[in-house]
Amino acid sequence: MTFVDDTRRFTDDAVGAARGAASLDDLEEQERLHLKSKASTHGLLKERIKREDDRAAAGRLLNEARVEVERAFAARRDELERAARAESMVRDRIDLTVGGGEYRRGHLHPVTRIWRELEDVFVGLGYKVAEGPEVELDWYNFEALNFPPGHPARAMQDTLYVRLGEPEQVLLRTHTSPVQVRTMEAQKPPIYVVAPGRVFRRDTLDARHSPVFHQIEGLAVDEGITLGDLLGTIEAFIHALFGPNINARFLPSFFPFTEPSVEFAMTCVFCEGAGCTVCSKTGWVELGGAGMVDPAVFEAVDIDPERYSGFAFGFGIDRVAQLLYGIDHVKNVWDGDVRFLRQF
Ligand code: FA5
Repeated sequence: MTFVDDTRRFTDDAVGAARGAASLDDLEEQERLHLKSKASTHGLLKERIKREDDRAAAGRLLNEARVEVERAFAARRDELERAARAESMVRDRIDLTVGGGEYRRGHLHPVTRIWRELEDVFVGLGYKVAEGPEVELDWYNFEALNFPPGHPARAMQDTLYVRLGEPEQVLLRTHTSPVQVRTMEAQKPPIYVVAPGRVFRRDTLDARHSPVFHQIEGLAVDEGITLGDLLGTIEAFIHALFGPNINARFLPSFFPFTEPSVEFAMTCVFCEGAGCTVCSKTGWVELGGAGMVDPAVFEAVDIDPERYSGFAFGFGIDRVAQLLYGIDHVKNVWDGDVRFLRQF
């Protein structure tokens, strides 16, 4: 076989192999066999040039053949790469219609939610939000609120004392009412504030009582405030939270820092007033206490009781959460069991 024939065959075989390559790997293998190594057909022909009579002509011929073969491999590579890209676009496409893996979002604790809703209701009525410390002085928690030492009403709000400062003068606050005193010390009327927060009592755990719970305090001090304003405000918030079919009821009560004092209840949401086990068949559930600010409290904070009058109220946030969500035992609110909390 002459050099020319062999070169012709090299070209035909190599171009055929390039066109017939089924994959990029196959193409590479064929390229190595025909073109790339010393042992390839092209490599062997190149060796033979030295032995040809007309080396220049042989060299030129092989060069032309190599260019043609290279072009065939490049063209096939281009085709195969394009096909691979098209295939991967189909294979790797993200199908946005397929539902994703479940992503569970957390949510606010029911008490936090009610806390914030209550703030919103009162801010809507023109109140500001105030805060006070959870570790409180006897003066703010009791004394300035007209509970002198030894007063029997103190026993109803027994708490933990903290070993700090004077003995029995620092305690975990038993209600949010001390924020009334702190607010009236810091600012003069007109005052319209609500103070939500955590409070502590030595109460035994039962369906509606927990040793740690939350209250929201309200205080309005201005000229000409009446008991009617208090009753209207409480009714407004109950309607805002529970809807127009739920009513407020007021009964006379006693608190050392309000005079007159009332206890307020709302229609039982479970039976809408018909009477059920939750409300002990009365149709009403107690929410909190309220009253007109006692002149003795105004004197303790240097506000003139002849000029100003005011009302205050305080009720349990946990209790509102229980009523709103139908939680039968307050312990469920504090167990921290996510299987329970997930329901709200
Ligand atoms: C008070 O704490 C007064 N400071 C309320 C007040 C404020 C009266 C302003 C006048 C003016 P009382 O002890 O009744 O009052 O508690 C008020 C509400 O807190 C109760 O009606 C109840 O809703 C809630 N509460 C009381 N003790 C507990 C408890 N252990 N666990 C959960 N909620 C409680």
